[in-house]
Amino acid sequence: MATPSVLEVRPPALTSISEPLPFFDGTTRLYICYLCPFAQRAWITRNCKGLQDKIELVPIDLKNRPAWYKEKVYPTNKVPSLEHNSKVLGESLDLIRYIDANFEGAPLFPTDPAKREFGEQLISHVDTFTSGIYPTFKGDPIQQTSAAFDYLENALGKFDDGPFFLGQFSLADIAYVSFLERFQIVFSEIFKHDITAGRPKLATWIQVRSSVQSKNIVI
Ligand SMILES: N[C@@H](CCC(=O)N[C@@H](CS)C(=O)NCC(=O)O)C(=O)O
Repeated sequence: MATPSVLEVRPPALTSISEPLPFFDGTTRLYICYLCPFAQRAWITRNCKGLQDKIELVPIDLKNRPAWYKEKVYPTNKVPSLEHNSKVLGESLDLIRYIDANFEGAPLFPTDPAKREFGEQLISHVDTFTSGIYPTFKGDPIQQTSAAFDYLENALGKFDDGPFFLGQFSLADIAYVSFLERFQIVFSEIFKHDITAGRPKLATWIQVRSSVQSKNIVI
């Protein structure tokens, strides 16, 4: 995994008064919002592949976003999106696959067929996982999320070469990490519950991903 020796200088977020960029001039641009967990997936993928010089980071202030973003770049007006080869692509789970497949840098998906198949299953499951957690905040989150976190604990034990889902750090980890770290904080701070209690593999995953993430992206 490419690991930058210095932390990236983050450009300021563009706002409604920011001038339009010279779109489709051959520059590859990743439009993000620094705080968006979907955008963070694409940002982490770019950084893990060492593409900081190949893919320009364009942060947007979503609360005061430039009108040109919707008009000229990405009509859904969401982040992330990627301007590449005169096209704009969106959807974070599609983008992480696209960045991995279409740019240089260490592959972030294994070649082993069983791991690939399980990785696809995990990535397909992530929306179900995240959308199942939020509604429990109004109910009994600890009890109601138990099966969801147990699913991750079991998934982390599927191959005996962790600490990551597929052995090596991969797109499957990237799909979950930005949400899981938020859930861990919310459960700990608000519900006074440790989601890793009784889940040793999840505990290790969270501990180790912190070190990978802190080298590649600082949130
Ligand atoms: N399914 C999309 C969701 C992206 C998304 O909802 N991003 C939020 C920020 S976290 C956004 O752009 N919101 C702006 C809006 O909805 O107007 C993905 O995975 O990329």
